[in-house]
Amino acid sequence: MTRAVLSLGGNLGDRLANLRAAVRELGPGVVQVSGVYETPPWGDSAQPAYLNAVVLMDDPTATARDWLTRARACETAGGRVRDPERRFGPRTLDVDVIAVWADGVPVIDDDPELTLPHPRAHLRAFVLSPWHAMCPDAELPGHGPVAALLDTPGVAADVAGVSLRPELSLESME
Ligand code: PH2
Ligand code: MG
Ligand code: MG
Repeated sequence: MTRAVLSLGGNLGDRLANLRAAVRELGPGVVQVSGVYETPPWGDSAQPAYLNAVVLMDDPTATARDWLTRARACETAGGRVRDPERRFGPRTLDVDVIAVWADGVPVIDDDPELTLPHPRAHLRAFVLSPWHAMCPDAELPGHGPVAALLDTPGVAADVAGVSLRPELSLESME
């Protein structure tokens, strides 16, 4: 059994529809879905605000690499167009693999194509806040409890800007 935490985000087009399509595309392995958060752009400020969410998924056989394949398939289905000139630029849909556990053991990998855990997850309030609200006891492998990461100086300064949009939901979409 493998478990993965994926981060969903987008700031172009119908942001909510794109996140909903992503959850639908990810399919039956979705165990939990966070709330939807409006977040200021991180890393490249000249772009619109994002909607972000986090999902927890289980799969009986998926490898870490399979989670990346699924994340990319989801981005392609969501109309993602990559701009190699702008690493943190605007996008319809971004699906990032944040962490993977195989039979409960964290997968640690420095493969540049899929570094696990995600090399910037511990710095990103737009990942940590939704994750913590969904799973208060969550731990980011190699970095400790998500609750503690939210209190680190760089992240704590961003937390106030990450706001739950309670009227938006990725659940009960049938
Ligand atoms: N994704 C980025 C760059 N900046 N900022 C926010 N708020 N949310 C994102 O999902 C995001 C970002 C590139 O992956
Ligand atoms: Mg990303
Ligand atoms: Mg990405």
